[in-house]
Amino acid sequence: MAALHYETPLVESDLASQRAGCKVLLKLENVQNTSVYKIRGIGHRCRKVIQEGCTHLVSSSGGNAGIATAFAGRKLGVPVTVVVPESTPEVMRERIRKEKADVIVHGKVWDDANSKSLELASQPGYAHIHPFDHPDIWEGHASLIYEIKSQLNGAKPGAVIVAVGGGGLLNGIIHGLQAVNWNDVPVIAMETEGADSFAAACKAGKLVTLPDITSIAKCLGAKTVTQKSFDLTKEHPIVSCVVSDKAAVNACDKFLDDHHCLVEPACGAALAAIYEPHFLVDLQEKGRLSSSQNLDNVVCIVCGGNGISIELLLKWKRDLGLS
Ligand code: PLV
Repeated sequence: MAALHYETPLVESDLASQRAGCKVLLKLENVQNTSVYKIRGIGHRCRKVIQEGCTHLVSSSGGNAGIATAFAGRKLGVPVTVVVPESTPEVMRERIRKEKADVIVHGKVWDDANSKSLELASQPGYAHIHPFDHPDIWEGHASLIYEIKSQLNGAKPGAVIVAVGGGGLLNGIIHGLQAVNWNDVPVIAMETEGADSFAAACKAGKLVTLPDITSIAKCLGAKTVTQKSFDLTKEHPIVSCVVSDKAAVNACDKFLDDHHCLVEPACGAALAAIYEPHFLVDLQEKGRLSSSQNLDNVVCIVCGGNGISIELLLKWKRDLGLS
């Protein structure tokens, strides 16, 4: 059966390269089905549980994973319920409904919505579709690297930039890098202040649960990252970086100017590594990235996202003093 996701373009961006000071390639997951990379892993997982006999999918989500689950369920003919927290914007809730799924709003942040979804999913025939913490999800996201490898004709990227929420994308990217023997390609793991559970774990040397999610990048808002993400810090070169909401929103705004694509702040966190002046060069100068690392072909995963509209972007720009 045909995959639920598309192969997306990998484009060399002169404008992004000029901003970053090295050759930047953009992996445009914003043009993916459902406008976000999520469908790769979620689609793979949904298909598996349906093959195993599941008759109802239950997703807990900041929004995008729910949209991807709803899309997969509609395509595969299985009803879907998505539990989102109050912080999920109306544009995302509406998008889920358009995929014919039921939306339940529960709790303040994703972790609260997740507890509720686990309760619902305990009914017979129901399956819980976690937004980031499952090996099937990582396996599905790893397809990003297989595509990139073929699009680069096997040439190695200088680094891969990803946004980190609960760590599902990060785990999938590293799963892919390990599978193609690109064990020395560093991953730059980007988060925003107030949604920085991966950085907190790296600093503490163990998993940390944040007291609250205060960043506007709610889709990065998992209070605790997966154990797997933390374990991977011992296996693979990962540079954990935290940027402000202002830097993430500024990156969304500049990306819109440069490429005419509108993405949400969760994706802006990754783009900030390109759009914050000297960001990558500084990482090298500070020794966080090896100075011998050839930064040509830095791949930024433009993860996309539905939690954005022109109105929201203008509001955040005003609130953060960017306009
Ligand atoms: N969003 C999840 C978790 O939210 C969700 O439910 O949609 N970029 C975008 C646009 C995202 O939507 C997400 C995750 C991420 C990045 C981070 O991905 P992760 O969780 O796999 O690290 C609370």
